[in-house]
Amino acid sequence: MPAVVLIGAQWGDEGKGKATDLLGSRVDYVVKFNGGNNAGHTVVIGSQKYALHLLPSGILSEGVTPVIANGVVVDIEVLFHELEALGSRGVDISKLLVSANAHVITQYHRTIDKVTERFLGKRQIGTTGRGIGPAYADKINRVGIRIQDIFDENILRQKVEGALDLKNHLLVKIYNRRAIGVDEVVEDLLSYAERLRPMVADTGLVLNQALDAGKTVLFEGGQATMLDVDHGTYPFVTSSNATSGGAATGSGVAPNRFDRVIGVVKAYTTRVGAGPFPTELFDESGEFLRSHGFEFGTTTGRPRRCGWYDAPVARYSARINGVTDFVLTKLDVLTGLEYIPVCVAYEVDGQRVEEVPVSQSDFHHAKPIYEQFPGWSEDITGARSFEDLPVNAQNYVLALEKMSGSRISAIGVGPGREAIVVRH
Ligand code: 2SA
Ligand code: GDP
Ligand code: MG
Repeated sequence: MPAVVLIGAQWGDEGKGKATDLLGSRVDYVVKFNGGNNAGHTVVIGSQKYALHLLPSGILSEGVTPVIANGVVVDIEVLFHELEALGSRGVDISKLLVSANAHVITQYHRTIDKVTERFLGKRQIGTTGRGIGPAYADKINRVGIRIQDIFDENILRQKVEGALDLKNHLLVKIYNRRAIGVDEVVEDLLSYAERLRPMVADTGLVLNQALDAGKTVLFEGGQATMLDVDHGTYPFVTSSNATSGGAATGSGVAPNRFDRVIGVVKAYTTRVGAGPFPTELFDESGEFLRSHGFEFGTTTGRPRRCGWYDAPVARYSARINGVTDFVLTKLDVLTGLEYIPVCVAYEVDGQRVEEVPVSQSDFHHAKPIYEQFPGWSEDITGARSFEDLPVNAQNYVLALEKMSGSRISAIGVGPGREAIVVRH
């Protein structure tokens, strides 16, 4: 399996970090291709828990070269904090490569993210406040700063001036904030130049050469399909392509080189931030999922919204991403429920609808149609083969597999590295 893409198939926090870690020992490169430090991937190894934000989770696997590719937006201060924190815990951080074409998140992106959210009031997206959207907006607007610009002070100054021109107008006149000085931004960025220089590379070239040489490359998606700027619940999305297509544009590796696409899907659903979520629960069942699944944001600590499994969303993800295998996580969290409802279709304006509606207003008021599956009470965290699972748990997995558009190749039964049932 030389080139594998791994993406979130719901609204994020499906356990992509753990799934990446599972494959980590078999891969040579792990590539982050979208997003930035809005991501929060948790990996539990023995008694150690790691929360990764900007760095790809593969950095925890020995021998792996972690790559921050061109599609990522990089907050350089966060990058060095995260590297130092991991380094002090004994993780090898010496191999990291950062694309010269990746865009940079600066102080003004963070400020604009926060003030825009405040300004939007009730219409706010619920962003992580890390400056992600404004940095991508600058990229698309062609006023972004790239990693390579940091090595040429002249160019950097011109670009920062260009980027701040309109923004200062907006900050002062509309948001009633202080103007941000060109010098402070330029000096801040220049202060990282020498530490950054050895990591910077033409990562597209490196990855293609690695694949030519028969190496294995894993592309690790941040956020998820339903948060993708094109295919998610726009405008309640992140600002990048979190779907498998983003792995190509975000890395410089062509789509026909990808051999497998792994969709990570939780045995129920969660979402952080605003936007439609048909199976969301507001009762004690939602509280059960939140407390048993420990559903709180890895980056911001926000409680996650919780709901039942949504099969049309999984099918949609299978289609958009070309999922070849699902990794189903957190099956253990459902232990103890008498019945487990699964959304099999929606009711929209009195009609049964089998697929995720293309109209956002329809999706906003889509009512889930549920099928109930009998639960189990046995502890499944020790299961290591499919047959170890209680029959009702097996039937639940088989039912999801049938409805979700691709085979379920592995099943998470606990947060630890070893708590997994591999089927294929
Ligand atoms: P942004 O900051 O511009 O990307 O926010 C836009 C929307 O994308 C959602 N988003 C996320 N949803 C789930 N998990 C994410 N990462 C963290 C985690 C989140 C946290 O792993 O727990 O700690 O709160 C993530 N990142 C972005 C966000 O909620 C907005 O709806
Ligand atoms: P990511 O953003 O997709 O990498 O997911 P997060 O790390 O934000 O959230 C997933 C959470 O679920 C983390 O706390 C993981 O340790 C935990 N987790 C992953 N797989 C399993 C599983 O199979 N069972 C349980 N109980 N927890 C899991
Ligand atoms: Mg997460």
